Amino acid sequence: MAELGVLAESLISGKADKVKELVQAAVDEGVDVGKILSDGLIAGMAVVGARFKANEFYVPEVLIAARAMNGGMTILEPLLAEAGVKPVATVAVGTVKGDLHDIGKNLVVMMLKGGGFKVMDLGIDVPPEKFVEAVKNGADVVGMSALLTTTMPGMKETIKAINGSEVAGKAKMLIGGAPVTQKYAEEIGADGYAPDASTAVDQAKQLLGIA
Ligand code: B1M
Repeated sequence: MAELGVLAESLISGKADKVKELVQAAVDEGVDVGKILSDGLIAGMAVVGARFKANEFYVPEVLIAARAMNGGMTILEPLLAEAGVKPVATVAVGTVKGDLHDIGKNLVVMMLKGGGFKVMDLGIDVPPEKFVEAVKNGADVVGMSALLTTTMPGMKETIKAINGSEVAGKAKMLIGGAPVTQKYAEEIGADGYAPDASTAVDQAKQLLGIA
């Protein structure tokens, strides 16, 4: 029987080849694909997130672990779809209009995937209309990232655009990025704020009542 704890450990230490090998071995042994995801990859990524939050891991370690997770996911994704395993929920994430910084946003995307979410990665320099479109396409949470004080107002504009559209109230608004604060989130009517990628996962779950 494939050892999912070893799979989680391999992911935590960023051993991409080993993760792929163990995921494939578990699939070949007939282990439930949902279990491989939850007890192997997601369990490993949860530890990575906790260590990142505790400053025991830094950005490079997280990126290496996320790369290992992505390798495992290339094997699992088609099988999960076949088995009808549903993602926790859908989050649309993007860096707001005028802002080209994407390193933090990419970490948020990876952590959310590691947390079992389906992620619509909208990329950088995302205008409000694109976020509105993502909600129309089924996003349960809109995640906005900004690294510049000059682009932060793009978050307010996006919330205003969603609230003024036919999809008002259909998604929760989550914001983050170095200059962003809880106070700012309250000021612009965001539902949640996360200071880091790991907390973004907790916040998204909390906002949807699945914590
Ligand atoms: Co720029 N830059 N940059 N930059 N850059 C900063 C942000 C800056 C603080 C540097 C400085 O002056 N000390 C400054 C902003 C000042 C301000 O407004 N307060 C700045 C500036 C001024 C600029 C330009 C205007 C420079 C110029 O051209 N004159 C220009 C603007 C371009 C634009 O966006 N329109 C610019 C350009 C660039 C590069 C292209 C060169 C490059 C970006 C490359 C890329 O992203 N692909 C760049 C970089 C790398 C930085 C610094 C050095 C690093 C940012 C980073 O990636 N941090 C940055 C200085 C610094 O922070 N030391 C700086 C690592 C990353 C993991 O952290 O993004 O904070 P962070 O993400 C964290 C959390 O914030 C949180 O989780 C992440 C992981 O824990 N988080 C979320 C982020 N998004 C979230 C969303 C969530 C929840 C949590 O929910 C949805």
